[in-house]
Amino acid sequence: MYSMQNPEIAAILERISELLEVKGEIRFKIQAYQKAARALENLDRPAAELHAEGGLKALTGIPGIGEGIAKKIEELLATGRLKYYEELKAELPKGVEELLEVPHLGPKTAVMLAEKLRVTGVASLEKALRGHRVAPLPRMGEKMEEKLLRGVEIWKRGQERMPLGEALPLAKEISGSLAGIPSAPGVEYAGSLRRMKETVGDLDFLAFPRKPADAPAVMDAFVSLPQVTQVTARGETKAQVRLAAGRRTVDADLRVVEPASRGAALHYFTGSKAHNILVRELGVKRGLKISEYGVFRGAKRVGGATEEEIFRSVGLPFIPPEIREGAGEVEAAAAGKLPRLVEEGDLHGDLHIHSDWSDGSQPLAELAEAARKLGYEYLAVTDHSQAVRIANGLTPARLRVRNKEIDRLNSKLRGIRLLKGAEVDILKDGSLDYPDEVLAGLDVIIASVHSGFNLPEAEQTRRVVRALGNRYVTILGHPTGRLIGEREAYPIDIGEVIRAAADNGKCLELNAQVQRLDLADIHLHRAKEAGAMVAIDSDAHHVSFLPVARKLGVAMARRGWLEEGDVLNALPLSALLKKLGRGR
Ligand code: DGT
Ligand code: CA
Ligand code: CA
Ligand code: ZN
Repeated sequence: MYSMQNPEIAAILERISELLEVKGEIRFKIQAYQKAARALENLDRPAAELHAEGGLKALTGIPGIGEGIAKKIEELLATGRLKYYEELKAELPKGVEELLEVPHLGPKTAVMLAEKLRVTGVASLEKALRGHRVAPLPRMGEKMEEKLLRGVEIWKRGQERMPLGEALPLAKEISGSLAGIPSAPGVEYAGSLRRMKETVGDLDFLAFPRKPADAPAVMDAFVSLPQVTQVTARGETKAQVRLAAGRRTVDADLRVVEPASRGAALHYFTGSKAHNILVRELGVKRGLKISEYGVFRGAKRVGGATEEEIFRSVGLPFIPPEIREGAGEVEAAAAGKLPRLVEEGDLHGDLHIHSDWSDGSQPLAELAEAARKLGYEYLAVTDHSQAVRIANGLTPARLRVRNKEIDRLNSKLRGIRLLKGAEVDILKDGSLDYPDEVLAGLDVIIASVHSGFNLPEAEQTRRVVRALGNRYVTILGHPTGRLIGEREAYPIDIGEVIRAAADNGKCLELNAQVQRLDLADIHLHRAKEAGAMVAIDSDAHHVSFLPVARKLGVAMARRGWLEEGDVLNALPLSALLKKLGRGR
């Protein structure tokens, strides 16, 4: 039986916390659900699997999840529903649930709009906003109307495309179920997902049945997957379905392809379209026709069983899927100048993780052990600085105690070194949240903007550039502050920030949080060209996220054409320490 995936469960828990807020429940209860949602998002194994192995106990064993919430997760896993959640929803006016997804729209305002304007969802909210019926309401005004309209736009875009971090596990699960059909081994996914684009419009699957007669069995399996809510098309060789995934739906295509066309189909359906066109043009020059069925000279098939054959037929080396965007990769390949893209195995450590000294959920020793198990040599513990009170930011005094604890651990640890770090807030004027003498006692300093997102572009740029001028800063954290589908980047001149980083010898972060992926691929490419190094950071609050972050982070880095030498944490420990000016 299909059981709910972690992101879906997390979404429901998050939603419950919002509904409790609407009801005016006590802070503690609201936070318990938020904490549990976060724990599930960061879990590297399906909760369903844990539960199947160890029952309720295994769920309460997840840090951040108490018995009450564990029971609710159990109910969701067993029935796909939660009575408590249904009851909470029933108490609210119709449509409020959907409204809660709109950025900038708080729970109280959502209820007010539902009651006063009978807004029943995002579509009717948009109408009310465009008809200027919101501004005259108490505490609203024209500014708020504009802000909510921007929120609606972000919501609409967020509905159209699924973040990579959600699409990947879904696609893995689906190809896993389909791969179980003996007559059609080896299902692959293609499209933007294989290119590891930060968001995907739909999922594209390819199956390769041994005999044409086996095709219907694959199609049957596809359209009857447990996640399917609607079959939108079904033919002899292709099908399209709609899948339910948490709060959203996503379409998925399946094409059935004969094994002789495997490489051609994989290449064609991986795209991008711009890349395909360039490769096809090269074929035309050589008198070849390249299609999803193969490489043809006249009517004769001269290749197409593997992707390598496609590239070879036009005189190119294999181009990794992540850079097939028609953005210079075909030219680079033809000139023998393809980058040697960074790989997961190149990373020697992680430079951004939170311990339970601030808002992380685990003690230092557990972080170290998990990093060692991943094959890392070092891990920089970068707890929040004092300005971030909700994240339990550290005062200089507490930081000192934590640093002593790190020293004590390091003297015992083998094979892994904890580095003393901090994620230090960049204050409004561009100064840092710790004085220099405190910064001087740290190995790794990530400077981040966590407030004042609304500053005008020039001011925000000046603020960040000033922080990059601080001699102690190592990395600029999540440089644009965007949250995919939730919050736009703050206005900032990213070109100037990249230049300032390069000039000052600072690194830019590629924060691998599912919703951040910040810097984005195109900016990474610019950073590389400007000569600024990039740190691929997990920003983990639980170690279970470390392997996910490595995968997503390296994929984004590859999309930005980054090579081993462009990545700070691809340095081995000794070289890193030297680079940080702490080589002793
Ligand atoms: P998405 O789904 O919007 O995130 O982006 P893709 O790249 O997955 O696009 P999709 O699903 O429409 O099509 C999958 C691939 O199929 C696409 O990357 C390239 C190939 N393809 C689709 N339509 C065309 C076309 O008209 N010409 C060529 N050359 N290739 C196409
Ligand atoms: Ca697609
Ligand atoms: Ca598609
Ligand atoms: Zn941060």
